[in-house]
Amino acid sequence: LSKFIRNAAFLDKVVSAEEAASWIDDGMTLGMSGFTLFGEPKEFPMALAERGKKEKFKVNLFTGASMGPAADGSMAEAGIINLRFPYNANPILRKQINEGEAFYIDQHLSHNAEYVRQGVLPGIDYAIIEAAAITEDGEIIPTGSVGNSPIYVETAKHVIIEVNVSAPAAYEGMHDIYVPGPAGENARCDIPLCEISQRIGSKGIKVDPAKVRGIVISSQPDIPSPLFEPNEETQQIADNLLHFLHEEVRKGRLPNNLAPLQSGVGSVANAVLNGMKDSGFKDIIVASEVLQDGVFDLIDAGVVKFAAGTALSLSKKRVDSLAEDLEKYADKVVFRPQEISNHPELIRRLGVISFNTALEVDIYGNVNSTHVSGTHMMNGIGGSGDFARNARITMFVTQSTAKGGAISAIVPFVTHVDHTNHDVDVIITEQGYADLRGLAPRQAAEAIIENCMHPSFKQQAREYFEEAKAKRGGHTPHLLDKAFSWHINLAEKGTMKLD
Ligand code: 0RQ
Repeated sequence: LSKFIRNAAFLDKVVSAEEAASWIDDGMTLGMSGFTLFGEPKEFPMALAERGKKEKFKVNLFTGASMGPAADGSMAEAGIINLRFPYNANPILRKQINEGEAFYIDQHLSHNAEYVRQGVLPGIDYAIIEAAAITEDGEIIPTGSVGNSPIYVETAKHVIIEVNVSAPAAYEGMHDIYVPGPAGENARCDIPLCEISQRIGSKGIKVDPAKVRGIVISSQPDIPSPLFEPNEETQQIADNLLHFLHEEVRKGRLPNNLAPLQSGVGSVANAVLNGMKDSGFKDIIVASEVLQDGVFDLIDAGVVKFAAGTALSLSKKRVDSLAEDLEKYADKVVFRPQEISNHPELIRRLGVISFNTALEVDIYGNVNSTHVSGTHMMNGIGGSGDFARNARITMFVTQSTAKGGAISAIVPFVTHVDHTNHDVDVIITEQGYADLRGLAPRQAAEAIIENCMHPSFKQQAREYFEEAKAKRGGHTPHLLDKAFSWHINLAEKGTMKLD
């Protein structure tokens, strides 16, 4: 164990996961490491969930972002989550949230640490952090994500460290932990990062040893995400996105290595990253939140030269070769806290190109990323808003229809707004793309309907738009009695196609 816990003061704190779980009282707030299934403690949450099956209590669960079956999964199943913050993608917990059994605060991921720092949220009783090691100086070396761990450790009353002895040793040195102090004039200056590969912080999370109550040992491997192979539609979206970028280069607005790139997660993002292999673009910098398989494939192909993020999200194939890969990529990859990877100041300074996935988009370019039919939470806004508001070019991608063609992803009015039209530059579907930059709302509507909509909904959209202009007018013409008629039709008849 002394290989992993290299500071003697920590060695005598080793306890079982069950003992650590017994310290948690009803109503406490837990700040856990973990982001897109990487870097989360596993033994502790499972032990807590087991306790939850026998005793009645609930806790608030704060994390970096989505957690895997050990935390969100087992804790939701045991019914012990009261308030979840700031992102969830677990289906069991999603159901509880949508049925009002669990509370959920869905927030821009770069803002979380500021809320915690300001004391707006319940204070952290226990921070539970997965570690690859504890150094001689007593720093916690995180595993595959940094997320919000530094602020949870800094503000928690107590800390539990889950040392994962199966975590690759190569994690050490891959993190750059920079934590801004309190905000205020003459209190906080600029983040001194001009080049994405610079190091501005420490390699581990500093912790006051007196706060560390226990150390749990784990040997559970990282949890893979599904690998999304491109299909015809996602491939077409990727081709359209790459075509847009090629045009930007041709017009002299972007160089051939583009600008630092942020890619969303999921099927389209992977298809775009795949497509980049043969795109002719070179020396790309990735300045993202999540680094998924495609980024590493592009490093291998010599297309990406450096990648920064806050977390990994990898398929089984990449999880299996992780230890080897991390050594290979040690000088090409860095992980930072999510308040830094997603920081508006850096996104703006670096001139990031961003693309994320929308659930639905309206004819004026407002984007709903979170709420199905305006009410039911899908996952959360995640980091998409951090990038959308501040990027040099903000793109949203979506398939033009969902549920076998019954739903148009482009509607007269989105039922929930995550990204206002002011934040959205380009909409891309498998049908084509609409570059909204420099267009007024009426022009944007024409471009979105003609370039992005599925042919089976185009006429219906044209009719809405023409009627809205004729009957109501305005800068952004709408018919308030019909703006949600497609959604109402869907709820009543199972399709957005009007009679
Ligand atoms: O449902 O699985 O039941 O069939 O929504 O849709 O097309 O599989 O897309 O997996 O990429 O997810 C927006 C949810 C897209 C995701 C969202 C249904 C559809 C399917 C999923 P089924 P797809 P994806 C991180 C940035 C917000 C967070 C974010 C997301 C399911 O991308 O959570 O961007 N984004 N973080 O059938 C009803 C519609 C629908 C619909 C699709 N209009 N109405 N249902 N679906 N469109 C990265 C950073 O680095 C910042």
